[in-house]
Amino acid sequence: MTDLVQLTSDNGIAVITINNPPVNALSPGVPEGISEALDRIAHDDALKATVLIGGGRTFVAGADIKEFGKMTSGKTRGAGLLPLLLKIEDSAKPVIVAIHGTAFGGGMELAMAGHYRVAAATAQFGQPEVKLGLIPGAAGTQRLPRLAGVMKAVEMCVSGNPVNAEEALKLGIVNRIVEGDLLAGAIAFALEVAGKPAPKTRERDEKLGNATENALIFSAARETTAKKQRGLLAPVRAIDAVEAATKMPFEDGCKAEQKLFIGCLFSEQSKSLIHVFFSEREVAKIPDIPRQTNVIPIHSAAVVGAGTMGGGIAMALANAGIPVVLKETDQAVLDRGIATIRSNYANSVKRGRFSPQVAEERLKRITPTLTYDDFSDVDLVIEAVFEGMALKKEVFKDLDRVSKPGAILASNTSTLNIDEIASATSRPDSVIGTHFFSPANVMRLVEIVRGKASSKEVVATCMQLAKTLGKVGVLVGNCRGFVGNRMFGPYRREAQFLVEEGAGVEAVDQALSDFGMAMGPLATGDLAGLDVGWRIRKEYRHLEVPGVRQPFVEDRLCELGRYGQKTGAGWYKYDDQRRAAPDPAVGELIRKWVDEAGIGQREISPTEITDRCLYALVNEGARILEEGFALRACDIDIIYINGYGFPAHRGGPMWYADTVGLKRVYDRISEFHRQHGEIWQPAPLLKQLAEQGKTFAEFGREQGATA
Ligand code: 3H9
Repeated sequence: MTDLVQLTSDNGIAVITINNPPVNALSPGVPEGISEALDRIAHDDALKATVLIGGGRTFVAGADIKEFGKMTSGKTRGAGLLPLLLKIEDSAKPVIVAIHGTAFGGGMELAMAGHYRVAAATAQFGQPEVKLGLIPGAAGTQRLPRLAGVMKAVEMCVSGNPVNAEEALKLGIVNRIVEGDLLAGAIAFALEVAGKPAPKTRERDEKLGNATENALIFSAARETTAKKQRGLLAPVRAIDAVEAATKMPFEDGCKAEQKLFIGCLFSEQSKSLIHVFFSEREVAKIPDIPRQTNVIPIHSAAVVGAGTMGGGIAMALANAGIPVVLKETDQAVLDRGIATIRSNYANSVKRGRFSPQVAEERLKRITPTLTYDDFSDVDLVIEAVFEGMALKKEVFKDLDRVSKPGAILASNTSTLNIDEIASATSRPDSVIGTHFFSPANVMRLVEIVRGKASSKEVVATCMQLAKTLGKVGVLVGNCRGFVGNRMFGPYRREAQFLVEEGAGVEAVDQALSDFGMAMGPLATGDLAGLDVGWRIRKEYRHLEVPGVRQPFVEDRLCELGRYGQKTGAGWYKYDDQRRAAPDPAVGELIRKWVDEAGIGQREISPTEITDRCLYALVNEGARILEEGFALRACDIDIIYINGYGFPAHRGGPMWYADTVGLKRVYDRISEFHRQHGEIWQPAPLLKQLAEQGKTFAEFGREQGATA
């Protein structure tokens, strides 16, 4: 037996316990340990049945994802789970799988090979492999339709979303929910079924449906997937694999699944999504802030500013159970802010996201106010007032006066210097940036901006807070635009240059949308409001280097009052439902302005569009990295995936550059440098890594990253 698996017994029932913390993944040694335990049980006449259970906080959360990287690089041959699952199913003594926490992926497949499943009421069941660009690879697509029906199996394998114990019971995945001690309940169940014939999942076919119904299920699933999971390989393969279950005997279905699984495993998409999985966890690790750093408990909060951002942040806090005071200076603005929050909650109720009671409870947690009277007790204040340094400093001076010692004073600024804001207080160590993305109650990203005086406790607390709010916090340094917006500048600059040089507005957006971006850069500008950037550009015009080309079309559109969606016109025109349509007038205006400016127009290929926009991101990302404003390349990837609609299956901009090859990226950037001048100066780090034949990921590992 390995140390990862223990065999004990209780009242004639064998108990196999998997102990591979933290999530009992099926790492090498676990399948072997279970197999050995089964052999011993088979030869022990005193044992009548087997309970298979996970030690610690969960049942098995899947195959060991770290092993996949070793498999694709040829270092190991893979887990070979299928024979173990057949051995469990063929065991003469019934095997009862007892599930708490999560039975995910290979864990779910292991559970389905058992003859019975009992579960804690809080257990969850899922085949989340698609989220890693994979499909179930240990007969999940073959056993799940036999237990839960074809439609549900397709839904679970294609979405990757789990079901809870109650639903699993209804679906037939689980035989009993155990209240109280799970092991005791599982042993009691085992005593009931011991000695009786045990059902084998693979031999069941009553839920496999008929050809006509199944054809409809598969074609509907393929249609939805093409729309909702555009460009993704794994969901399509998952449908193919479940279809195989309905058309072939079990053994052949398993072979078909294996082939599809291997195809996914070696795909660039899967490698990228696995990178994203580990990177999301890596960003929580801050080299100079140990895990055990004291975290300030946040029992209550306040938000200053009830505009779009302030209201969204208040909702995010309230949704996580944190009572929040929402302050404005003007009653009418405050009323409008609260009305928007109320209507957002009402919309969520209408869409079935939560019940009216839940909405009411959340709303009740938000207390509107015009004064600082209720600020003296709160643990955290987030300022979300208009973006201007003088105003922000004024607010922070007030916050310093009214807040209790130790309260965190955070600014939601997206561009301003956090150290200068902190200088308005007597406690810069308590000041930090928490840059939410709009709409703040929905978007997952929060850039946590570390000021030069921000204390480790304050940083650790804000990182933890992001998690509590169901978001991903990424620590960034204090530079103009921080990480996300600093990179977004060159990206959108190139989109505009391309239009000036002859690419159509729609052609630019289409090329990036075909790459997988949630939205093209020009349509994104229309959504955010073109006037925002216009105002900032006017404020910083004095910093522009003379002779360096600046895009000008967007400013001209703003001068005509075309601010984007909110004014019904920007790069596109919009109807009253804010649906976009191409605007021929914009094309004509651009041609006229460009002619006047003496810029020649030409045919531009979709490849040039994506290369220029994406490599502008990468080049700025490389600069940020070498200047230390992002901790690792993977931090930048997580920012772009969660805040800027970068496709997760491309792994983020820095990972994407690694997959293209940094030498190729560098060569192309050098070509742009020759053609378009100094704005394309290659980042020194990019040059260095390209010359050394290295990747950003390798650079990160050299700097101590573990992902
Ligand atoms: C699969 O099963 C394929 C099969 O069909 C078989 C084919 C042959 N492996 O998320 P957390 C680590 S594919 C390795 O922070 P939580 C994680 O990196 C797999 N490591 O905790 C982290 O490490 P660290 C299908 C794993 O409580 C630590 O555990 N299964 C794995 O917030 C804690 O994780 C999945 O996709 C793993 N499978 O959430 C499930 N899982 O502390 C993936 C976790 O060093 N896992 N780690 O940063 C999850 O969804 C969540 O981890 C879970 C717990 C919900 C289980």
